Amino acid sequence: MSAKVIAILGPTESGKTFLIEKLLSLTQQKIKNIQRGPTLHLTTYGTVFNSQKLYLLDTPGEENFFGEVIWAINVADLGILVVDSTSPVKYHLYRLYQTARDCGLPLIVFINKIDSEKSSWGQTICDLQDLLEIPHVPLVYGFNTATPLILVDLLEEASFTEENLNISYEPYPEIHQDRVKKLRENLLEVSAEAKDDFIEKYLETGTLTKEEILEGIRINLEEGRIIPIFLGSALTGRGLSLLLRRLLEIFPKRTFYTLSSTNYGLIYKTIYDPYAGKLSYGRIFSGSFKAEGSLFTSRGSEEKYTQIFTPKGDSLEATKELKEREIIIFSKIESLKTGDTFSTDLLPEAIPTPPLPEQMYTLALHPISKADEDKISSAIHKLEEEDPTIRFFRDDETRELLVSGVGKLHLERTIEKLQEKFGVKVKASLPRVPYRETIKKPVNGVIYRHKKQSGGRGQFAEVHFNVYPLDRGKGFEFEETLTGMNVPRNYVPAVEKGVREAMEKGILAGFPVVDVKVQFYDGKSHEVDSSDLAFKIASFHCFKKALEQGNPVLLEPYLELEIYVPDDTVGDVIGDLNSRRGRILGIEKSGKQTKIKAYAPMAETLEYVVTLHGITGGRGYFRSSLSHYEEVPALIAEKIISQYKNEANR
Ligand SMILES: Nc1nc2c(ncn2[C@@H]2O[C@H](COP(=O)(O)OP(=O)(O)O)[C@@H](O)[C@H]2O)c(=O)[nH]1
Ligand SMILES: [Mg+2]
Repeated sequence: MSAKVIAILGPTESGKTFLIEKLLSLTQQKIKNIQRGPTLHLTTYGTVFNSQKLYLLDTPGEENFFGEVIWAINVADLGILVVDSTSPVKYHLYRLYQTARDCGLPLIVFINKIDSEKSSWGQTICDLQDLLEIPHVPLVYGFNTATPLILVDLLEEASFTEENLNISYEPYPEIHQDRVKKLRENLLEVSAEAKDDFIEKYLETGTLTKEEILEGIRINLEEGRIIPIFLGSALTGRGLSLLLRRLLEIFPKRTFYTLSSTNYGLIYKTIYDPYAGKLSYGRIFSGSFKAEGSLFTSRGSEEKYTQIFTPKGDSLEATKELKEREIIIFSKIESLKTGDTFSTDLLPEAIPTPPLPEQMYTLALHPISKADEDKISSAIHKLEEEDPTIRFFRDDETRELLVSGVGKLHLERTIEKLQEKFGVKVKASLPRVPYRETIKKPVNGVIYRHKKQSGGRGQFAEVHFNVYPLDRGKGFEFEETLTGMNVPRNYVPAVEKGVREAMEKGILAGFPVVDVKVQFYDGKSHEVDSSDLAFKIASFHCFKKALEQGNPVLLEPYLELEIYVPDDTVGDVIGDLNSRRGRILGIEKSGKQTKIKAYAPMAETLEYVVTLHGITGGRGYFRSSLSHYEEVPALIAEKIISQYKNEANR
């Protein structure tokens, strides 16, 4: 029997970690210390039940860490959606459901916290039915007519109690007969639909055997046609033995992407452990791996390894061989990355990796001390490996070190991790906006003479420029149209160099100058005193002089945004975009959502993700890319310029 991987999914505080803890203890698996508090990254636990390996993936419930959830969804056989019955159903469940469905991961629902006075699990089931699109089929149902409440196993048509793994049955109170019969009928009908001969039998005899019902559920689950529902409490353990037993009886066989190679799998998590170093977690999709060999990846790397591990409880166990469907952990393999397909042989192809959440928030990082500065690049590299939804890069224009992530919380945690795990302290700020400068008016006949006479050899150069504004995005053009012999042509490169240097800092607020054309049409030189340097200096100043006369303006970057929001929030989202000087380019329907395309100034969208989440209740997201530059409106430009001057004076 092959190993099974179950992804435990659900919003924060729904009881995922408690559920895992209870399932591990039910299967007699000892653990040292389970990760309490909000889970920020995917954690793998291993146990054995009925001589089968069972791996449980604990996932974060917060939107900001959805990337981790996506990896779990991509390597698991089954997902358990944990739903808190003491609070209203959260939209996040829909996102989980949608992602699981898109990836072909079968789901069951575990309605948790039925022990609590505040539990309204009946309402929770109804609300779920509205939220998730496919039929819900309870396998367990409860009645509040006694305390603790009565749980009925609909397959056995009897109420049950549990002691460790033992389940004892007794008849349920007759008053609940109508309800139980109805739910049981539903179970039969759904199971019958799985197979033609089940339908025939059901229509003829009106019933199916327990085995047939379970088989029917399994087929439906595998094909994503139903969501079986269980009830219980991860706190008291109620309902969990039954959950575990049924789970294995209806366990779907998920088919994964197949390659022509024999031994291969996918790396779904990378962790830098303070003691063990780099650990790469993979799921074997085909074949087996021995404790020693060469590991090839789809990116063309090859590296030797001498040990393999598998999760046991909350730690690792060294093993000799791991087989198909098991989870394998490699240690200290430099070249392995999350998302890599790995194999014992050369790999001509790769398992496609899932699209990760959009990066919607960016901060600039400023290392506090020189020591922090020195350590940061190796730390960054490790952080990126642990979390592929984060990206560090340097902005060439502003020279800032930037980090992009899914949201504010994501980056806050990343900065904490940078300090706690890698000992690098940084201060964070919103990134500087890479403004630019240009001119609006052509300037003809600008003349600058550079002349210096200070003993010995002097300096002399004179240049005559015409300077023209160019269309947005055209950058820079330099044209030499000298006639006659006033300036020897060997000085032309120095003249162009002088202009380029002058363009690095504009005269308004020191931003780079763009979209101008300089025509160098005349000048003067001196046989002895002229030099490259003199011409460079002259052209530097000549260009600055031209800027002053050319009606200089500030340009600001605009982003093109693709914003996905629930239909009922479109009006608010557009209203907000207008208040940010945004321009709507188009609105179209995209599945259950609306896609809004817009331009907006970067300066107005630095914290857009926060606003968008506010307006849409966490449901909206966007993609953005740098689009073009536009002139900054005069009033705003004044503010930016005076701010720059203040900074320069400090
Ligand atoms: N009453 C009750 N509380 C529970 C149950 N399961 C979890 N909790 C509580 O819910 C909180 C969150 O549990 P946890 O497993 O950390 O949630 P996670 O964020 O989904 O991993 C904890 O304070 C638990 O005490 C349950 O079955 N009944
Ligand atoms: Mg947790």
